[in-house]
Amino acid sequence: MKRDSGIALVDRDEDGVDRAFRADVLKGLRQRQKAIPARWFYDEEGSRLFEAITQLEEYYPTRAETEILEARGKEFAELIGPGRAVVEFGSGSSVKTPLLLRAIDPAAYVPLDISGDFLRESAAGLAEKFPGLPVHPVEADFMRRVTLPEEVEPLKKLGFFPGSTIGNMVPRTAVDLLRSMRATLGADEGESPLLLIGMDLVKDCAELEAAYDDAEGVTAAFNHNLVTRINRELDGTMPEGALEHSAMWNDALARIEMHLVATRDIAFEVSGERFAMRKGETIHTENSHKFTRRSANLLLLAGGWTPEKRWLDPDERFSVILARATEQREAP
Ligand code: AVI
Repeated sequence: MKRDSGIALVDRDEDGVDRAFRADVLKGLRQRQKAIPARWFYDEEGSRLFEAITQLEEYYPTRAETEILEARGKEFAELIGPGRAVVEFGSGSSVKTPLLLRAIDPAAYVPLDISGDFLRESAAGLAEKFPGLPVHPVEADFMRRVTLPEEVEPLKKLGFFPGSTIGNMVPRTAVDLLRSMRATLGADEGESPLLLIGMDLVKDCAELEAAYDDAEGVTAAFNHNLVTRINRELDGTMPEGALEHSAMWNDALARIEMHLVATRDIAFEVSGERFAMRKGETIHTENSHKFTRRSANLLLLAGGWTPEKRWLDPDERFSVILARATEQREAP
């Protein structure tokens, strides 16, 4: 195990290749339906492109969620109260996190992220904006239970998971994450933690597809960057020009799927292994699930959280939900 960029833990081989990246890509390309986990989008260029996506006219989720956080501060303050430790799953956005922190007067802020670089940057930015607020960044994989710093142990907790990142997980993984969050926030130790979570809504399919296939081609570049990354880091020969970005609404599973579609028969190598794709065959690169009120509630309940309040933006495109860890009991 080697430290990458000073902080993040990345397991690299003797040639400096990220072992987990190579394993995921090779495993994914060997499958009948080729698929690569969406987490590998986010190298430096991928993170920059995602930032650019959030500014696009067609990509409404960031704007809609920010509108809710801006408008509902008073209600957050009433329902959540002061003095909590805000535990953010992910390193925090320079726009959304301050809106919440300003509204509720917390006693501490704990961003959790697997990437030390993002964590350091966002924690430093937050500490500057909120000089009196103790900030305790924790470098960890929040998909598992995380031990929080001793200093925040006695405080009540509020989990914060904006952005509808929960939608990038299939329901089984989403439920596992919600259960890990419960454990991280101390739900089984007599605490009654709260969770404020952003969940994007099911809507007209043309609007959804435009959000994931914008006119400027930024989302296409984001999808293609995965190929560039594979070619650069894994000695790949994937023909970028023969893989086309596609974003389709899957109605049965209520999700946008992003794929890279082969525009002709192709053959290529990755890390010395040979692969072939027929024209029209795809590599599945991302799911972005969208929710109704009922499906959002069911997912939260399955993950051990009882929804207490839901807010929508004025155009009813996006939801922010406040949920409380469900008390475990034997009888109905
Ligand atoms: C990070 N996540 C919530 C984004 C989404 O909307 O699913 C990722 C994204 N992919 C393409 N555009 C944005």
